[in-house]
Amino acid sequence: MTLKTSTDKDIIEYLLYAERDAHEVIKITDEHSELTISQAYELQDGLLERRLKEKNTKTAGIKLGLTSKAKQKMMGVNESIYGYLHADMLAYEWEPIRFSELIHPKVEPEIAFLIGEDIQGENITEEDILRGTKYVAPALEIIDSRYKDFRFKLVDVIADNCSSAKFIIGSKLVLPESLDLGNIGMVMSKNGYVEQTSSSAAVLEHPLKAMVWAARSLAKRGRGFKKGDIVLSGAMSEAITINAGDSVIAAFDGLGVVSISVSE
Ligand code: OOG
Ligand code: MG
Repeated sequence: MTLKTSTDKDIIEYLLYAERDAHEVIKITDEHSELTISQAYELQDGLLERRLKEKNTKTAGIKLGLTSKAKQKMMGVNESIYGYLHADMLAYEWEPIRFSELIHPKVEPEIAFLIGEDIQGENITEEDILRGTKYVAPALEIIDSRYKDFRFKLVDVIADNCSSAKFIIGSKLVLPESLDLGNIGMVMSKNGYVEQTSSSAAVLEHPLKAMVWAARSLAKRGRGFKKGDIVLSGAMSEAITINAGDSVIAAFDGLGVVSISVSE
């Protein structure tokens, strides 16, 4: 993307700095109330381009957001969104997340689709998604909105790459046709206490529907899911706050468990 105005550049640097320095900032719509959704995606592109260079990393996949009613209600919006995952955001079960590098992180349970062949087109169907998916796996996403109090409007969060910070993929890979993707039960616990229970049906009624929505939305911009991409299909429940010392585990029917711990 070519940046049209210095304002776009300023907004991008403002958000990048907030991430780098782990400090929260006032949401951009407070000053730029006129921003549209398509402008927000352009800002996101500009931010991602800058971030790839700054972190010397590469794109690892795509994340869907606000695909469940619980999340939409929590954030006061009624539309889904997408952003990009970078390789440096990949975290591991055996390596604690460092709280001091984040602002006000939350964790949410998701189903990851590991893409085996390119999926692109405005008429993509659930069957196309299934065919192009090599495996599904349990995942946790750490979101960390750069905005004050984790509050934003839709265009704010899109520009902020949909609050992306870290993601963890569980070690069990499952063939997508081998389970009922539309109703995977999930229990997420923190420090031994159950915090969230849900079903994958919470993700736009079926994660494949969310994947179709994203594929078609991406196609409108000449994009799609690429072979090798990791795609997070969106939180199955509300996100929960994490602090140094916490450990979180999510258990998914048929997919196994995925966990993280948080250090100082
Ligand atoms: C936006 C990101 C939402 C999801 O899975 O719904 C998201 C946010 O809630 O900060 O990643
Ligand atoms: Mg998410």
